[in-house]
Amino acid sequence: WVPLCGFRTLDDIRTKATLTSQQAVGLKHYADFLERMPREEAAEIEQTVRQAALALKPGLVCVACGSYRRGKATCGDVDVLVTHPDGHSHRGVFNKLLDSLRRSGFLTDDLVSQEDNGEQKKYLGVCRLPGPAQRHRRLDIIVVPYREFACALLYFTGSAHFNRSMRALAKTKGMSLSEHALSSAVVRGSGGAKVSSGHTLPTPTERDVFIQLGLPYREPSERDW
Ligand code: DCP
Ligand code: MG
Ligand code: MN
Repeated sequence: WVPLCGFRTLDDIRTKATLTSQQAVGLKHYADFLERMPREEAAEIEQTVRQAALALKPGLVCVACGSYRRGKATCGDVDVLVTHPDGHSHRGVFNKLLDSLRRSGFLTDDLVSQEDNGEQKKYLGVCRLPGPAQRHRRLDIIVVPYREFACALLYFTGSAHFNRSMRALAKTKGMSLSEHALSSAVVRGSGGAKVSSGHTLPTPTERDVFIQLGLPYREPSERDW
């Protein structure tokens, strides 16, 4: 923007720039998004999502992941994972949950309202708790099938650097770790063709991922890097 248009201030951007819808949301809430929220507020946001989810379907599990689950005193956003232990009732929840949170006025802006990733769905947006003097906060929601719960929970808890380290380690052990599963790695011939396809290793809990990788278990609060 500086070399192309000569914009040097937020005011230049506000008045002269052509913004994408996501940039416009970022600019509108610029001051609020500069601040991290106290974890107590993140807990209230998690609870708001949980109440809306349970009103839709009893048994839905909602967990605030990210920095909140790692025990941080402040959070840059809230990262809520939603799943259902019966293995199928997560289906159809994503759109209904967002509609419900929109109708109540809790969601104020969407950044990415549906990003599909296999059977996982991801929402990135903005919410605000009711009451005076509440700030707009970034909220991410993923809905995942229960068979992917442990790997999705591990991924969404992070940290991002911890995830990169763990995925790199998995590779060195002939495995592949993603937000979906821990697999035995795909083996490719010299021409790049698949020689054998990877198969999913059983990981009912996060602890099983650590065990399969030969690592001592680490609590979320010990996953900061
Ligand atoms: N994540 C990842 N790789 C990325 C971004 C995110 O693996 N490039 C995963 C790990 C993160 C989690 O998603 O912990 C949530 O992402 P956030 O950006 O919300 O990061 P945090 O919650 O860890 O920190 P913050 O308090 O800044 O939100
Ligand atoms: Mg976060
Ligand atoms: Mn996030």
